[in-house]
Amino acid sequence: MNIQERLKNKKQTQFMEAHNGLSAKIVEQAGFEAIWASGLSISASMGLSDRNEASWTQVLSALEQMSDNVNIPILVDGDSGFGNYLNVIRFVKKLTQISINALCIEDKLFPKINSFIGEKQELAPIEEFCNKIKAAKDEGGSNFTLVARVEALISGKPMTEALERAEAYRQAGADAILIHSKKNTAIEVFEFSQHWGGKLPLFAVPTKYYNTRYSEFIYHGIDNLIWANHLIRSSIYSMKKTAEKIYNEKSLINVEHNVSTLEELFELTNERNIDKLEKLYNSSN
Ligand code: SPV
Ligand code: MG
Repeated sequence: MNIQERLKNKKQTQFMEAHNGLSAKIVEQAGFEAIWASGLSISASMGLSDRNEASWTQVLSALEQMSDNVNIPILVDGDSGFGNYLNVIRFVKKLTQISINALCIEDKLFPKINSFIGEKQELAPIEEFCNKIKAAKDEGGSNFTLVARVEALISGKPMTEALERAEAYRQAGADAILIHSKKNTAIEVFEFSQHWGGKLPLFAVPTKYYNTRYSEFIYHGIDNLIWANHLIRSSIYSMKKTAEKIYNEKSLINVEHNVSTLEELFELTNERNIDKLEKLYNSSN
């Protein structure tokens, strides 16, 4: 089921972060219904900041790796749209060419800065952002999903402004609203949801309010959750431990049983299936 259908049918969906082909496969195999192609994680995997430092084509190439490797739908974190409405149109065109049909854009300026860095980040003028939404929807067609991300609470603006922006984005054609918050409890997003009254499906990103239970989100009308950066963070944690251990011990003795097996790696990279193809198509065998 694609993201549009999931939203229309009011499905509860967990969007798990992925940042390349391998992590996308891991997300799918774990059972998730959808992927969040995180801008933070994609740029971090390149060793770059989350400030549109990675080039547009580098991001697209990471997205293509993901799309090539999974069947579950991908919601792309499109930052602030990589420029103006024209850049949004071109990005949507490229996404649909690689079989991706869902994009989230945030109402900040280009280049953007990660929401957890600094205070009072400047927001895009409402009309200008609405035009990006319209442009994305017109380019993508009826099966293309546009999630509009409201950064008002992140930048210290009042709840009234967050609601006003979300309503404008709804009228511009957004399919869902992502209400972002950096509070350490979910109080803000629950308050938003209460005032919002279910006018469009809601997304939340519980990175900072990680103590909140899934059932509480559902109770408060937030059906779509994004686990935004936990695979890249778990790989940093694990890679650092392994690298330090091997360097310090000059040995693999205490490492071999704490890493994935080669067989697991080969399974993820399709080696076993290629063995079969070799027999079928490689006449020199
Ligand atoms: C991302 O995963 O890149 C996001 C979510 O945009 S956040 O880092 O919370 O801004
Ligand atoms: Mg991002």
